[in-house]
Amino acid sequence: MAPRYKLTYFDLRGRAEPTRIALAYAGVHYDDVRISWENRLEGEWSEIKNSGKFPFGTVPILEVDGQTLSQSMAILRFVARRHGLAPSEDIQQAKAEMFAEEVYRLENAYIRALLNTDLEQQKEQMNQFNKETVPKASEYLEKLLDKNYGDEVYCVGNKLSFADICVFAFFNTYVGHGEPAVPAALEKFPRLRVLYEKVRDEPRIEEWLKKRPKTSL
Ligand SMILES: N[C@@H](CCC(=O)N[C@@H](CS)C(=O)NCC(=O)O)C(=O)O
Repeated sequence: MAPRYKLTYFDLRGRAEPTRIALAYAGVHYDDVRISWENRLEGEWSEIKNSGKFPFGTVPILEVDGQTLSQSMAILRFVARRHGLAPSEDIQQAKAEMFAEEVYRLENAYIRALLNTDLEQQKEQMNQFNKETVPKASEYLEKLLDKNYGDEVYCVGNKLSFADICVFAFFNTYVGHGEPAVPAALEKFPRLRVLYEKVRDEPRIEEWLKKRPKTSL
């Protein structure tokens, strides 16, 4: 019998979206449980956060085979290994993780800015994210992709992996605001642009992008 997955997160793309995209690509059915982000401080989340259900009091979590997994990157890699989105060779695995971890670092920079309650500082940090962090990281990513052989478009080898999904989900959510179009910030980066399009245009991913709930983040 196929495993039953239950993925719980806020009603956002955020840290759960790479896993949702991976599950969509794999054609795997799962329960997409969404907790209100707007009411997180006084609503359902405040009641369940410390219920013991969440290993670190955070989301996302993935429930499967009677286990509860936490930490978005561990969840994504687990799903990737199960569903053919993880390279099998150790160096390639490490390289895929290298891309994914860098993108996670960038995501953290965005979230830090977003959660800053000092609005002046928040504006400054968001500005820095858009004007410095993203362009600099894009340069690094482009250079790495450029080391690939001519017709290889993916982060690692010639096959889609969780690394590509992380890169796509980052630019789509935090730079492109969830719109499918290639973000303008990628115009100067041909390899990154092609990678973004390649992931976006995978038929099952395209279908998910069309049908997923529209959310602010
Ligand atoms: N390292 C964790 C971070 C998880 C995390 O901080 N999640 C946030 C949402 S993006 C959360 O649960 N915030 C609510 C809270 O801490 O009460 C991961 O990647 O899963």
